[in-house]
Amino acid sequence: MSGIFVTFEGIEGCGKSTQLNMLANWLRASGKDVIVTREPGGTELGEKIRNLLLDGNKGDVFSIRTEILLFEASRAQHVDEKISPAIKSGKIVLCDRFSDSTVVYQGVARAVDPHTVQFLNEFALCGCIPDMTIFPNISVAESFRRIALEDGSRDRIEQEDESFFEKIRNGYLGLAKGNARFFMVDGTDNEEIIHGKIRNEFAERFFKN
Ligand code: Z5A
Repeated sequence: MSGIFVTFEGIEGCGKSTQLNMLANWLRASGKDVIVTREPGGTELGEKIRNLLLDGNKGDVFSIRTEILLFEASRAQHVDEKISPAIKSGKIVLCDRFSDSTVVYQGVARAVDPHTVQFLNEFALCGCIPDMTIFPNISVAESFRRIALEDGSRDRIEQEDESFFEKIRNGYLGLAKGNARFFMVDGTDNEEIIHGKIRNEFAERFFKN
């Protein structure tokens, strides 16, 4: 019995985490065994790597090779320790960000050679490819508006400028185009409308029979 692996991707503030939690609640209410997780992180070791990568106050300067290898190290641990075992035991895994984030953030925005990104992703994934990727699409202006409303400091990557996030958004649009794994949804609708669309698409893909 194999489970289902769904990832959530998009620019910051697009509503990934909100929608992931709404989908998890709906699935749990219908009796499904659901694991909620995130990247970077998701395991004890991965969360330590997350702190290293995202702490915006330490002033660490990462070489791009260091940055991408740390994201992939967190991912390899996550796949081996948590995601693959859960899928093998028939659970539904919902993950906030995964390998597409590396394609877009390190590949498109930080210009790491696409073949290198692909090679490193494949090495970390060991064949653990999502069955579906949900992508709430919002503009960079809307992303900045939502982030400005939140309390707290911006992490190391969130401190990048607007042109960086335009590259990220265009990167996701490029990835989603013609890719059946992706389900792009208008992230500017209200949360319940977006959730309804995601729920319908999820049921259509996985609960049809
Ligand atoms: N990163 C990378 O570079 N390479 C990699 O391989 C990986 C990650 C895996 C992780 O950040 C950072 O790591 C990320 C990419 C990089 N850096 N950036 N930028 P994170 O996980 O801490 O945070 P995030 O993923 O960027 O996003 P977020 O801030 O958690 O936002 P979100 O999950 O997309 O949105 P949200 O928390 O659900 O909602 C944000 C706000 O909008 C909140 O106030 C909501 O109430 C509001 N919201 C949500 N939905 C709506 C709707 N529909 N209308 C209006 N307002 C809404």
